[in-house]
Amino acid sequence: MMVDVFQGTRAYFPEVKSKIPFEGIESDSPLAFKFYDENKVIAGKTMKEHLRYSVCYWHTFCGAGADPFGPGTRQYPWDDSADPMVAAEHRMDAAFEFFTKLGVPYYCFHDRDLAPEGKSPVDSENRLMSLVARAKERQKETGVKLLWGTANLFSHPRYMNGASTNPDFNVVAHAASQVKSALDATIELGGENYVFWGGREGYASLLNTRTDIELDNMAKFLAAARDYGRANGFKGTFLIEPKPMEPMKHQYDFDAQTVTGFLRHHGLDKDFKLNIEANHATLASHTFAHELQMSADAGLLGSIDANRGNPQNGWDTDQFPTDIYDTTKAMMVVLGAGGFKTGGLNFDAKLRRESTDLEDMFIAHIGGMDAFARGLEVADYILNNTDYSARKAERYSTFMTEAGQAFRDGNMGLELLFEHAEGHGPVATTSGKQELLENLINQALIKA
Ligand code: XLS
Ligand code: CA
Ligand code: CA
Repeated sequence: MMVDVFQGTRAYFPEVKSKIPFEGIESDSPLAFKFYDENKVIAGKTMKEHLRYSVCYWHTFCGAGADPFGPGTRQYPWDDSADPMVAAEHRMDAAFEFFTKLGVPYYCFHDRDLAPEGKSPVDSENRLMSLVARAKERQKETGVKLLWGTANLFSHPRYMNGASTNPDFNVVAHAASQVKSALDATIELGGENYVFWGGREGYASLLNTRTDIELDNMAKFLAAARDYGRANGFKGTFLIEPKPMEPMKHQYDFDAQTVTGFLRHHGLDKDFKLNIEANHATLASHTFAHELQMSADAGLLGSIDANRGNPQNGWDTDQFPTDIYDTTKAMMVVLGAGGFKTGGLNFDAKLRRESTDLEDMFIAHIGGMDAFARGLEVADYILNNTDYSARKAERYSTFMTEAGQAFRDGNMGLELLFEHAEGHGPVATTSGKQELLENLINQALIKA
């Protein structure tokens, strides 16, 4: 039975009276989709099935706009009780009302977003599980599902030197207790993934750090989480979310290739994949598409945290994604890799501190959902209605020859390569056609 959040006695968003509609590009309504038509079929799947949108709990319902220079600027109507457990219940009701009115199929949370920390691991777990019971009811009523859960292993002062890589074993054990409870919560709610973002897993100074011990401990910790999850019925994907810096000077999960090497080295790549965040990619001096491509090439593209950075700021601004050129390139990689399996597009994005109306929450998500929906349409057009893929294949066609294939198979040593070079004669220059392909993408953005 679906609960009618639109008629609820306790509506937190009374101005939004119906589910945000798709009205198409002719619409001027800020509270309507221009591109995201959830039932539109593209390459055999609906937009809803391709994009698997998710709203994040932390920025959207917990963060009121605080920055290092001042407190939050938004007043949330669900922040209305001095009892943090009661406030957490109201926040949850507001969250499910928002998910339903926006029309997203998924959400994500940290343990501490749902419920405040208790006096001990057992007390914290009890608090979390009491909110999980409420979330389970709300999921059943609304049909909204959990894309992933995670544990906040970076806010509490005990984690100032890291969680699984902390120099103090007692902190590592405390972090493990939190992961155990957060995994229990994720399993109970049918979460399709479980995320590890390395928070403060890194260091500020090599002078006081044994990187060998810390990296090894991180692997042991992840393996213990994997074993616990599998033993307790978690069938989803474990995800690592790379980020190069912030809060630490150096973070161990720097980027997709670093994490891939780490997972393979420790035999974790069967259970763990990557959760790529756009803003983290740019902080690592990569593009979003690069990080997605590196993950896809390794067979480890799991999920996406959709946002963007700011070209003028060198930090994690977590802005809502609006750049269709960027979302197109991202969706080209996602479609090329066969689409999401357990992953999806989670808006790990926050309103600007100056955006203080409750309706801004809707407007921001609508913009992000439209940007990726349009990116999906254009990416599909480029891959299936232009000569883009053929041109890329042609560029590597010499590896399809007998000799090229032998080299690819590892069957051509330096002597044979020498002979080939001698027999082949001078090599012609072949244009890379970068400008032509850049123009092709621009044309597709208009035509598709
Ligand atoms: C922070 C990360 C974080 C993870 C979840 O920069 O993006 O929000 O996604 O812990
Ligand atoms: Ca993130
Ligand atoms: Ca971020």
